Amino acid sequence: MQFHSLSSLQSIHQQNNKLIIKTAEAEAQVSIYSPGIIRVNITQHPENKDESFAVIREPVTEIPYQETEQEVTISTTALVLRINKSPLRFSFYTTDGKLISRDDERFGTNWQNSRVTNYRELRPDEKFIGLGEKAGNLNRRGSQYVNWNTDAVDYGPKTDPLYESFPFFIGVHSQLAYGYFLDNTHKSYFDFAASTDDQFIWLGADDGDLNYYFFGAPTVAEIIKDYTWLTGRMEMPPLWSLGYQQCRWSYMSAQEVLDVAQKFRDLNIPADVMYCDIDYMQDFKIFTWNQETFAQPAEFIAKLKALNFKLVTIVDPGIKIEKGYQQYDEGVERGYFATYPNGENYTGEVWPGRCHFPDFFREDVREWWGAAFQALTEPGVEGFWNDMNEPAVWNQNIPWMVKFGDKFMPEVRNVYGMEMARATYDGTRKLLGNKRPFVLTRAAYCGTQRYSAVWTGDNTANDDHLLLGARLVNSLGITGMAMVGVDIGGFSGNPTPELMVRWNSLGTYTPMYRNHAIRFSEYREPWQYGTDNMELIKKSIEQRYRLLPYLYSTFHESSQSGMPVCRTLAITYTHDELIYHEDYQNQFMFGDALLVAPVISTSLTTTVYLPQGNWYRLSSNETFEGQKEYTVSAPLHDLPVFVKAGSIIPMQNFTQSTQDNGDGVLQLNIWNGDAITSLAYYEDDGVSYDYEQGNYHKRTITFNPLSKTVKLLKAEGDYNSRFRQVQFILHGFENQSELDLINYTNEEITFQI
Ligand code: MIG
Repeated sequence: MQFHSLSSLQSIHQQNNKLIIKTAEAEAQVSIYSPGIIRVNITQHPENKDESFAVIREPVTEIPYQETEQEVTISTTALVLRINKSPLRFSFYTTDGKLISRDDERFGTNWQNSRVTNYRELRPDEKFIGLGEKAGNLNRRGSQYVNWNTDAVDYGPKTDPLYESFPFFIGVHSQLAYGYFLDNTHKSYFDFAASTDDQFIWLGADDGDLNYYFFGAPTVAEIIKDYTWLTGRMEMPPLWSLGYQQCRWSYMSAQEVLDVAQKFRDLNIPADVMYCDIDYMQDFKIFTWNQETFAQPAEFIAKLKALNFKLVTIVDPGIKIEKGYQQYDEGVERGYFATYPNGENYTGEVWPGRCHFPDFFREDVREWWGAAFQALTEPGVEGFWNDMNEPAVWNQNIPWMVKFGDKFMPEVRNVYGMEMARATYDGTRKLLGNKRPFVLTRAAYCGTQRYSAVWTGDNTANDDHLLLGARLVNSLGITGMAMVGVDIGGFSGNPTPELMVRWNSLGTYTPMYRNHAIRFSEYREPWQYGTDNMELIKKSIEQRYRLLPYLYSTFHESSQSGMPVCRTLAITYTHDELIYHEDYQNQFMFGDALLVAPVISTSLTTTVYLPQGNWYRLSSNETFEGQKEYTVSAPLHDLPVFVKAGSIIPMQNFTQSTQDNGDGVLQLNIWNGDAITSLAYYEDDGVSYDYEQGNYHKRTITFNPLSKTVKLLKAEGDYNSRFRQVQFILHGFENQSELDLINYTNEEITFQI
C-alpha cells in the first residue's frame, strides 16, 4: 500500500474564487463561503469537476491572505485560518486568537492508495455531536462510524451504518464550538478517539478528496444556521403532514384503508393521513394500482378526502423486468437504468422480482421518474413515500462496477436515495400545481432537507428503541433534517400496550407522528389495546392537535434558520456537562419552550435534569429550579414535559383533522418568568406555496414580566388568520386563570395581566 502524507507548500496563487496551494503530491484549494464558513479541499485530482450534491452556495470572490515565511493566514470577520507551510497543516482560530480546531501536527492529511484521511488534534474536554442518523450516544466521543447507506433491517442501539449518511459533526470544547462537513460521497469514516488513546480523531473516505467546510460560528445554533444556509433548509411542510399519520404494511385493500379511516372518525380520534404500503400496487410495479384490491383509486381517494384524510403511497426504486410494463419498456428503450460497464442493465432482486434501477443522477431520468407520478397524483395522492433507496437489493451488495451516469456505485451510493427523493419532489411539485407535496425518504445525504422528510427505518418494538428513536430524531435535527419521524410502536415485533401508550405520548412531541408496523404483526391502531389505553393514546393525539399552532410556528422557524423542531439540549446548553450524561442524553427541547424527557414504558418515575433557567411541569404547573437533577413521576398518562419559564405557547382546541377549521380561538399560554421573552407566531394556508408570495400571517408576540404585558405586534403578510378570537391562559401568576376572549385582529394588541 502506498502512503503519502501532505507535505510542504511549493506555490500559492489565487484562481477565480479559490486560493490554490500546491504541494508535491496534492493541491489544497481554500475558499470562503461566508465569514463563518471556510472550505478546504485537498485533492490529488484538481482536474476533476468540482461538484456537490449538498452545497447550494457559491464562494465569495475575494480571499484576503497574508504570507510569512512559515505561514499563510486567511482572516474573515468571524474566523482565522492559519496554514503552516511545512508541512502543510490547517489551524482554525477565533478572531481573538483562541485555537478552535486543527490538524494533528504530526499526521495531518494523508493517503493510503486512494483512501484519504485527516488526523485532527483532540482537546482534553472535547465532545462531538452530529452525523445525523447514527445510533449510539449523544456525545460521539469514544465511538467510530461508517457512512454507507444500508438497509439496516433489525438494527439495534449500536448498529452502524444505518440508512442515511450525514458526514457533518460539531465539536465542542472550552466554551467553543465548530462544525466540520466532509462533503465526500464515498464510503466515509469518522473515529472520535475510539480506536486509540492518542490525542487525535481521524476521519476520511475510501476515495475522493478531503473536501471539508469548516464552520466557525461561536454557538451550535449558529453553526446549524450556517450549515443549512450552505446546504439548504426545508420548506414549510403541508399542515396535514403534521397531523397524526396511520400506516401499516399493509392495509390490503382500499376498503380496509377506508374502514380504518372511518373508525378514527367514529371514535373521535384525530387523524390526517392514511398510508398505502407496497400491496396497493399490481405485482409491486411502481406507478400501478392493484386491479382487484385498489381497482378504483380515484373513487377510493375521494372517499378518504370526504373523511378529511390525505393519502400517502409508497414507491421503491426497483422497476420490474416485464415487457409491456410502461416504466420497464420506456426505461430500457431510453437507457434510463444503471448499467454494467459493458452497457447491459444491472439487474437486482427486490419485491417485484428481478428489477432494473433508475439512474437518478441524470436529469432526464429524474424528469421521467417525476412525471410518472401522474398515475398517483391524478387519482388524488399528495404524499410520496420513497423506500428501499439505499438502494436495497435482496442478499447482495450492488457490484462495485455498476454505473450511474459516468460514476461507479461506490462513489454515489450514499446519494442515490437523496436523488430519488429529489426526482420525486420535483416531479410531484409540478404535478400538484400549487400544492405542497409531502415526500418521505429512508435513505439520505446532506441536503435532503430541501426535498424530503426522513424516518428512521425499521426499528423494533422495545424500550431501547423508544429512547434510541429520540436520539436519532435529535441528531438528524443537527444536520438540517427538521421533519423526522420514527415508527411509533416499533416496526418489528409487537409492542406491549404500555409501550404503545408511552410511545404515543412521545409521538406528540416528534416532528412527524406516524404509527407503522411490519407485515403480519398485530394491528396497531389506537383502538387495539382496550378502551383505557385507547383513551390515553387519544389524549396524546389530541395534545398534538392542540399544539399545532406552536408546532407550525416552529416549522416556520426551521424554514428560516434551520433550527430543528426537536433540539438536543446540546444546541442551547452546549457547555453543560450533565446534558451529555447517559441518563439525560435523550432529553430534548420541542421547539423553544418545551423540554421533553423520554421515559421507558416499564418505569413510572424517572430522573430528569433541567438545565439553566426556571421550569414548570406542563401537566401540573409545578415549578422547578434549573441546573438540578430531579426524580419525577412518569405515569403512562403523563410523560414528563417541562415548560421554560417565560414561554409563550400558542395553542388551540383540538380538531379531528387539520382540515377542520376549529372554533377560531387562539389560546395564548404564558408561563410567568423573569425576563422579556418573545415568539414568532406564524400561520399560512397550510397547503399551497402562496406564502412565498407574501400570503402568510406572522407576528412577534412578546411577554414582559416586569410591566406584566403581553404584546402582539402588528401582523405581517396578506393571509387572514383562521383565528377570530384570542384567549390568554396564564400559568404561574398570582391569579392563574383563563381569561375572556378578545377579538383577534391584525393590529397591535396589548394585553395587561
Ligand atoms: O423490505 O414496504 O422500512 O417501512 O413497511 C421491506 C415494506 C420494505 C421497508 C420499510 C418499511 C416498509 C417495508 N419496507
